[in-house]
Formats: sequence, C-alpha cells, structure tokens
Amino acid sequence: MDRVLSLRCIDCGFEHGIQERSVTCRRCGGLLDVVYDYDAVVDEMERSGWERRPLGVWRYEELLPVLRPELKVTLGEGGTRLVRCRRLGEELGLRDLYVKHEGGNPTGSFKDRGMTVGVTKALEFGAKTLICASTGNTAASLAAYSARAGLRCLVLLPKGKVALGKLAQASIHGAVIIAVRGGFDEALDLVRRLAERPEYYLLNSINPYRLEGQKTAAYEVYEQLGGMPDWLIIPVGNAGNISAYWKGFRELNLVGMSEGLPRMVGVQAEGASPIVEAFKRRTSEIEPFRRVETLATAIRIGRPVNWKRALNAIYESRGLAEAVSDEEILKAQRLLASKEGLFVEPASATPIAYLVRAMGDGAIDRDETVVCVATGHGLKDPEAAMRQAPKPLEAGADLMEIERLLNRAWKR
Ligand code: AN7
Repeated sequence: MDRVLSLRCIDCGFEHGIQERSVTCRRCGGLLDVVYDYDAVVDEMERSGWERRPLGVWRYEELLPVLRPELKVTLGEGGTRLVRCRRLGEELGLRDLYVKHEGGNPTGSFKDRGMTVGVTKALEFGAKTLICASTGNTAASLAAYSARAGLRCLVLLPKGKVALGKLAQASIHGAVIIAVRGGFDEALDLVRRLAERPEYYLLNSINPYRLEGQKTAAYEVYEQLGGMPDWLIIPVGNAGNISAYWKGFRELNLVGMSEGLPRMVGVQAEGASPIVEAFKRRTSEIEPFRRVETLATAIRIGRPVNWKRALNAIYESRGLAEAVSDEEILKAQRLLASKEGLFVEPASATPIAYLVRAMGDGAIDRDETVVCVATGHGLKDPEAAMRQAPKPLEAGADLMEIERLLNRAWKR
C-alpha cells in the first residue's frame, strides 16, 4: 500500500509508520496527519475506475488510508445533497447559494464520514472497545458504527448538555453512556486518559483517520458544483471538520483535479469562540474559553483540539472566523427551514446566521458562489426547535371550529 506513506506529527514533524496505532505523536503528543504519495494515488485512480462508483465516502478510496478494505464498516455515508437555495439566496442577496446537507448521512450528521473510516481502522488494529467524548453527534455516530462492527462502545457526555435525539441514538445502539458532571473539554481529557489503556481505541477528531473520512465532503462539493466554490462556510466546534475540508480541497489540487481554492469561513457561537478571538487578534495561538455557553450544544467547546489546523486553514485560504449569537442562530435555523425546507440543528445554522449579517457588510460579493455546510439534522435537537415554534392550534373534531381558527391563522 505504497500510496499511504506515514503519519506525520503536525507539531514536531516526527514520522510514524502507517501501522502505528497511537492516535497522537509518540515523541511529543502532537496530532498526526496522514501523508500520501500523490503520484501513486493518481496512478491508482487512473486504473481503478473510481468515477463509476456512486457519490459517497468510498468513491474516493484511493485517497483514504484503509489498508484492508475487506473490513470496511459502512452504512452508506456521504453522497449527501448539495442543495441550491434560490429563495434564501434571493433574501440574502446571493446568486449562487448552496447548502451541503450533511444531515442526510446515516445517523444524521457529518460524523459518519469519519466513523466509517475510523471504525474500519479500529478493526484493522484489532480494537475491541471504541471510546469518545462528545457533545452528542460523535457519540451517536460512534455508537451506530460500533454496533455495525460488533464492537463495544463507551461515550462520555457533558451532563445535561446533549440534545435529546443524540442521546436516544447513542442509547438505542447500545453504547455505555457516562454523563460527566462537567463540559465537553473535561470529558475529552478523561477519555484521552482512558485511551492510554490498550483495550480502548479513541475516536474523537484527535484520531487522524476521522478527518480522512470527513475530507471526502470537500471532494463531493467540488464534483457536485463542477468547480470550486468561492466561499465555504462551516460551523466550528472541536475544529476537525474545517481542517478536513481544507485538506480535501488542497488534495484536489495535488491530484490535478482542480485549480484554485475556496476561502474558508469558520463560524462559532459567541459563548464558545476561542478560534474567532485568536483570528480577531491575528495570532496563531488560541486562549481556551474556561466557561462556555450556547444553545448550539454541538459546538459548546472551549478548547478545540484541532485549533491549530483550523487557524491554518483560515489564514492560508484568506478566510475568516466569525462568532454569532444564540438569537442569530435560532433566526437562521428558522429562515433555512421556512425558505428552503431544510431542517438543521442549531450549530448547523451558524453559517446562515453569519451570512445574514455578512451580506450587509460587503465581505462577500453577490456574484460569488457560497457553500454552507449544514453539519447535522434538525431532528437531533427537537427541543431547540420547539422552543421557538408556535404552539399548535387546537380544535374539537368540528369543521366549523377549524374554519374559525383558520380565518384567524391566515390573517396573522
Ligand atoms: C452538528 O459530537 O464535537 O469543528 O462531539 O455536532 O469538527 O468539531 C460535534 C461537533 C458542527 C463541529 N456541527 O465540528 C461531537 C462534536 C455539528 C456538530 C460540529 C459538531 P468540529
């Protein structure tokens, strides 16, 4: 498998063999990046007939680090719709607005792209118990893929801060769930300690293979659009996904499929925005948020592990990092649902929330092509939607009464 060369530490550059099971650098503890020989990748792509495979993560197998494809754990992830949003675009003053509807994945979020690769690697390594800390979606996805693989799953969640749908998913798929009295950042510290034991394998986005799966969304965007967008706007929590997209877009250049790159906009919730703060100061270091709060619980993270990669993506692409308030998030969630029929969870509405504001300030031109990543389905968090939804009207089983109600309702 000579197209996969090594796992390189993003901090000290130390190279690990591709059989390395540790998810962080053996020398300095830094994060690892999968390194490819792109000439070998292109050679294999020319022979493989990859274009005939359906849209989805495994269409791009030559750009994935899986060594034993026969172990593949899949539920049919990726291949999500890139939805053109004419009505919303018109409202915002954008001619070419698209939403990448990642809620269309098997468990309802983009995490499935990473898990199909990460859990396949776990089988390669012979792991028996898969663990993660999570604000919800990672747990739901890992629980499902563990079930599919016949492996045990343990998830640590911040108590009281996980949306109902995600909790239900982790539970029904049979994960052991521990609600930690603390935030996501503390839960992650704990699983990192647990992962030092050989029986556990860590599948947070510290895991380099997760990001390899997630980068395929960038390839899909490029293929679906028939070119690079001008802007890619994406929610940022632990900052893995923005890093994965950036790697994906750059690789399209490296294998000679495309030229040019989009500008990356990372959007965080105001109450959990260390990357935005670093960007505003134009520094290359973040100051973690000790206290975090936002109703977009998916991105309620104060110490994002992939901050370095995310800032790099933003700076390198001449992009932006912006924070939006909970109020703006809810408004954007409702706007997308009512204008386009797309129901996304609060965290996934942050790119639209940013656009609502940005189209006033001239950062983005009306003729530019904009892709917003809608990372998770709205059904994940029914409570957030209900909080702002009007109560159903109620009537007896009586047509006259219903007509009276309707007369009033249509007038509003
Ligand atoms: C819907 O599930 O971190 O910046 O533990 O669920 O790659 O972390 C979820 C993150 C955006 C942020 N949108 O992505 C978890 C978790 C949704 C999410 C993000 C998450 P990253």
